[in-house]
Amino acid sequence: MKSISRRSFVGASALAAAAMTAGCAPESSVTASDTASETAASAEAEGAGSTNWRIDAEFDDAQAGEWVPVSCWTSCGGRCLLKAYVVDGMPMRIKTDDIEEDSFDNFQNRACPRGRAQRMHAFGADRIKYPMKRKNWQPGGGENAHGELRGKDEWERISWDEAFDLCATEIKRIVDEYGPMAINYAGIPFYNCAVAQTLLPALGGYTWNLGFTSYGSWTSEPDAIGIDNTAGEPGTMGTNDRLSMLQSDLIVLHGNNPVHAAAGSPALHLMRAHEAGIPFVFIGPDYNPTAAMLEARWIPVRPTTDAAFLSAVIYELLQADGESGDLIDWDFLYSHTVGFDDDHMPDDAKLKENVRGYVEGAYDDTPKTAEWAADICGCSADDIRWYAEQVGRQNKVSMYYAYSIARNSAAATLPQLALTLACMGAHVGADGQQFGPTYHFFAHNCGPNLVQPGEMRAGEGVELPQNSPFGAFDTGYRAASSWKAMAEGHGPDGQTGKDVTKEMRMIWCESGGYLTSQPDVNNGIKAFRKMDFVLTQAFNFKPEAQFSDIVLPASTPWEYGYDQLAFQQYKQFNRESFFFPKAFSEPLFESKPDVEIAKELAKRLGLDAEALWPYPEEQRQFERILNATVCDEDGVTYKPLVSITQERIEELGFEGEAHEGVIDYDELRERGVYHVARKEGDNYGYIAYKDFVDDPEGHPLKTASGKWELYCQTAADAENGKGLMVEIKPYGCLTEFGGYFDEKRASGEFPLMVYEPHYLRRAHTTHDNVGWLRQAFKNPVYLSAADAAERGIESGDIVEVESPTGKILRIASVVETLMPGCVGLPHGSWPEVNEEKGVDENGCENSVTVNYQAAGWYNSYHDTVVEVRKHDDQSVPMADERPLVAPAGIE
Ligand SMILES: Nc1nc2c(c(=O)[nH]1)N[C@H]1C(S)=C(S)[C@@H](COP(=O)(O)OP(=O)(O)OC[C@H]3O[C@@H](n4cnc5c(=O)[nH]c(N)nc54)[C@H](O)[C@@H]3O)O[C@H]1N2
Ligand SMILES: Nc1nc2c(c(=O)[nH]1)N[C@H]1C(S)=C(S)[C@@H](COP(=O)(O)OP(=O)(O)OC[C@H]3O[C@@H](n4cnc5c(=O)[nH]c(N)nc54)[C@H](O)[C@@H]3O)O[C@H]1N2
Ligand code: SF4
Ligand SMILES: [Mo]
Repeated sequence: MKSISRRSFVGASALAAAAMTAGCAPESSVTASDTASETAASAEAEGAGSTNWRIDAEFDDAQAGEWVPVSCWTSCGGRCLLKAYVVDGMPMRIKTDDIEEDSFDNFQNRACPRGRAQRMHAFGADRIKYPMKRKNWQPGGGENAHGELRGKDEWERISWDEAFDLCATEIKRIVDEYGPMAINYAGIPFYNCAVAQTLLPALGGYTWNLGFTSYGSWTSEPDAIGIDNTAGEPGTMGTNDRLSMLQSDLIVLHGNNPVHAAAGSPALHLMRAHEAGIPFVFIGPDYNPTAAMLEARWIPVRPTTDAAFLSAVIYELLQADGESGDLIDWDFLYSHTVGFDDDHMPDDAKLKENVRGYVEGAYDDTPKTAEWAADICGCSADDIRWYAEQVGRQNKVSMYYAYSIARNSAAATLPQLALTLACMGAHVGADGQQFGPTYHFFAHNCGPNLVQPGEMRAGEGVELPQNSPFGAFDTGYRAASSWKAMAEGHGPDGQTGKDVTKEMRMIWCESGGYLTSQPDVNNGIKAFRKMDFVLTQAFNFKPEAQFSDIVLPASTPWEYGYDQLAFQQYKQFNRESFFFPKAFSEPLFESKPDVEIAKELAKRLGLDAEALWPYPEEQRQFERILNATVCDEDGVTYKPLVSITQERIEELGFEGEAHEGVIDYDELRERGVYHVARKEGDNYGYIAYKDFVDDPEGHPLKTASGKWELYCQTAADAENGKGLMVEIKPYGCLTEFGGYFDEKRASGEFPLMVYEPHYLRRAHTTHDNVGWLRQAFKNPVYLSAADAAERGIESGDIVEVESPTGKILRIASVVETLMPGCVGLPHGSWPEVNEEKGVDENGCENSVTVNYQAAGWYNSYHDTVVEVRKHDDQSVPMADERPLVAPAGIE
């Protein structure tokens, strides 16, 4: 068997590339589309999963390799244990958690297909190995930029020195001429993103898209109404720990699909409840795999109509209680909330309206009956009445809501409706009783982390100017998307919501796949092309890199040369497990860790890098393990996690104090995970809001009234002060805007409503370059059997999905488990827009989404309406069947 050596392989490739750039321009300046055809033949021979690294090559059995715990750095929230079999510094195989026997109490954190294919993501043919410059771009703005060529231009390999100089010169010019707010940071500024967290703040700030991606309206309301909105500890939006659900009589999944969107343990927790015989109800447009696994009763509800559904449930619960007198816990309701009805209004209320009056039709002569909602939602009135009775006080109910149901304008006050319903039945603050959105890392298992990493030391004595990621630039002005606003140089003022001109000059992508993940890609491309400068730090030639001027090769978290938690790993853990990945490689090719890139740029921008980053990164990362703590069996006390001697600390070359913990430092590094086992009756349980529920006067909430605000003047004033298109009511109700309520849907121009399930092939935009996953999971659009038949479409057909913002191609997948009138467009494929034909041939869903942000500063992806047609040319090759290609500079 042939053995490979990373060093010899890297050496050979570097030589070949050097020869290319030294000699002849034509080979070193190839367009993305050219490389597609050039490499097609060779890649075809190797299959779509090919890489130019041969990491799937056979290796010599006799050669020494070792299993190393490594990180899976995606933003899926799963946080599973990956182990790589490393031979000569290369990950040759991947496996997952097999350390201990798997059980419900002490489960293995098993990786999904994406994690197991992570090698192909990191080491594919499109890996960025060297700094690259777009040929026709020059600093200075205006004509020099040739912005119109972004995405079409040729590339050239440049040296780091040249790259740093070009970036620093252009960033300095932009900051001097337009101020730091002219820089748009196009990504989620994760905790250890060195550019977002340190460099840009030191330059004076930056702007960030106001449209929250994940939470929909769960972002805008919660704090003011009293829903726990902490993304930190205990990391919950107000649900209990996993064992608590076992005490429920009924578990409701309102939306939610953890089988696909919260891989790892959440599905297991639900499975356990199912095996214990607890019945499930699923409410949503499709009978999804989670609902099927749990044999849930399905109440079909069209996307964007959940506020109508909940309004009717509240109305019918009032009716049923009026008849039997024992379904609503009135004592609980009145002692824990304000604003349910006329007699319980908060002192600051400006409007003589409330949720009870609303559902009873006092303000619009329309009682929100089961029949009224059934018409809008597409379910039966009997289903609504049945559900209203089930969620009465007689049952212990867990109500889990998805974020997806809030990613639309009609859901503007949906969190308040969910809160109202929970309080009517007293389904909160007790074992088996809970409500709240739940997803990925905290899915179905909230509460303080039982293992905590040590805090990372920030700079000492460095006062960073406040950056203003959340205020300076609303990218969703009026009826426009974020990108449209940027393309047109508009945006409302972050404080007043008034339209003002705000010219962005630069887009900086450090984290994030924002061209792909934000709504309205076609305007995104216009925004990218409008800039003076676009800079991307990337692992691979992702769409943001393709539309950049300078691309800097970033090292993956596998190759920092020292142990480090990937920046998307911070706090993203299930509360019982914490993962400590181990380094196994130095930075590959010419790549650098982002923090090194930020430090060098800081120097060249005249900043004091030493003061901004006073500690070596290795030391800061080491302290995360050294200072990690674990919860004692008493459920209260935290003690050191690792045992380490002074001698060992010095031997490792770090500073710090020796201490005794529960696991040896080196043993933990070998395992890569520390797991706290649970069992019923242990002290690790968590009941959200328990203090307040048990003693509302003694433990008031941080709301204006100290109680849950079913009428909330603070929330309404804050939202209405943003200059939104729709007036927000201070109580839970249906906001008739977008999606089902879009006139273009009713008129038949775009009759279908879209939702975008988070998909197995990808974690958002990450992994769309992995050949293995492309082969395993196609790029489908789910159509109901009725809609497909009406359009003459069958499974496997290539179809066009068209909306007011664009057109895409996908493969039809006709299913019986989806409501007619609804279209499921799995999230995250990389756009490949054929500009001549005006169609995205890789079917990025955001090439058709809209972003009105009409009812709140959140991305209302699901407001989108579309039409679907069979494509004229069934032989057109789908973009994802073409092999991955490298930009110039990579052989
Ligand atoms: N239509 C539609 N769009 C959606 C959604 C939807 O439901 N529908 N969902 C939305 C949601 S919930 C979210 S959270 C967003 C997510 O949107 P994004 O955050 O834009 O998506 P990711 O694919 O996670 O992007 C992470 C990027 O960072 C890169 N990266 C990771 N680690 C590093 C590193 O160490 N250094 C560098 N330089 N780069 C790194 C990855 O390669 C990847 O390109 O998408 C949103 N988009
Ligand atoms: N594989 C994978 N996992 C992921 C991610 C990923 O990209 N890939 N992304 C992660 C991130 S950052 C996030 S925010 C979460 C997202 O978590 P969620 O928002 O919960 O995920 P979605 O897949 O958008 O929606 C889940 C299910 O809700 C239902 N649904 C959709 N729209 C509606 C609606 O309007 N009403 C009702 N009642 N039901 C609806 C559908 O059945 C859908 O399958 O997923 C995380 N997990
Ligand atoms: S992609 Fe997410 S679910 Fe899959 S292995 Fe990685 S962390 Fe786990
Ligand atoms: Mo998200």
